Amino acid sequence: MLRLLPMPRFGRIALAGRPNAGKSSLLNAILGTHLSLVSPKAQATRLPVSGILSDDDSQIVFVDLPGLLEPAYLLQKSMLHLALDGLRTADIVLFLHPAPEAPAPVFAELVPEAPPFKAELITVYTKGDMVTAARREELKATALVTSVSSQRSIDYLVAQLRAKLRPGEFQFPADDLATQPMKFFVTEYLREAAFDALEDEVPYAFTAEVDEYREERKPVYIRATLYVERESQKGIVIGHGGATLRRIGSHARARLEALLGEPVYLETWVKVLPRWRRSAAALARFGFPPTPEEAN
Ligand SMILES: Nc1nc2c(ncn2[C@@H]2O[C@H](COP(=O)(O)OP(=O)(O)OP(=O)(O)O)[C@@H](O)[C@H]2O)c(=O)[nH]1
Ligand SMILES: [Mg+2]
Repeated sequence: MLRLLPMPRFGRIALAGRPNAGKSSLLNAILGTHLSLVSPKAQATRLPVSGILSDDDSQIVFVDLPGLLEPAYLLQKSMLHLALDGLRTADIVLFLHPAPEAPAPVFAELVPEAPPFKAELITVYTKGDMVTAARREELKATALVTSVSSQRSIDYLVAQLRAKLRPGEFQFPADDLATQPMKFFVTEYLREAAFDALEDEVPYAFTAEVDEYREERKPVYIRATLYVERESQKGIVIGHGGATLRRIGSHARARLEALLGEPVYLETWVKVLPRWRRSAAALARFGFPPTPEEAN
């Protein structure tokens, strides 16, 4: 008997909003995997992280963007540029705003630099568990409300989004979860660990680069260099007797093992790269595309 398959549907959905709104947490809750780095400290996401959600007849690429901010230095300019680009290339933009800080501002006022974009804009109040049930009901009358601890709220959001997808072919194999290479996630989880273990300016001056990735070895062998901007920060990252560096390494290793499903040996070194956040060459090396001003 001939079975009529439904027409496949595809969409790119951007997760946008101010720093710390809960974008990365929502991506992870939607995927059911800790793919994107999360931190209570703002501006954790620097490069967009894409996660793929497929079912029998639809595929959604969710793009977790850097927070929309007023840039003060080149890294932040690049982050803003990447966030704006993410808006431009999305079919749907979810504007995430924390429920305790509702109502959300007008999105266009948040990003005066944003060129007009074609995507439908949907407001989502995040951290719904941080307000009373009565307040949640009030907010639900005007927008979607999610909480990463409520699977129901996540399922409901995804169902609403699936219903909005347009016909289109899958762009990725149905069982792919991410579009970026494992090396990218090594850096991200080391950065997450740094946000967790370090205070003040240090996590912001911190980045990482993978020097060697040997997946044929058992355990998988990874060597990475951790960069900070000053000698004093290097001492802080290493910590007393190397304790902080060990903590950073084991946090990142646990995340990588969970994602890979196999044991990892992670070796880390710490170096100083002065003012890398303000250096176009350093940023290019760490995977940031040139901002439009630089490109001109
Ligand atoms: N209570 C509660 N906390 C949440 C929820 N979602 C996110 N958070 C917390 O909010 C903080 C920021 O979360 P992130 O997901 O890193 O936020 P983000 O928008 O990606 O932040 P940037 O990458 O810095 O722009 C973290 O401490 C999360 O644990 C939620 O639904 N409920
Ligand atoms: Mg984030």
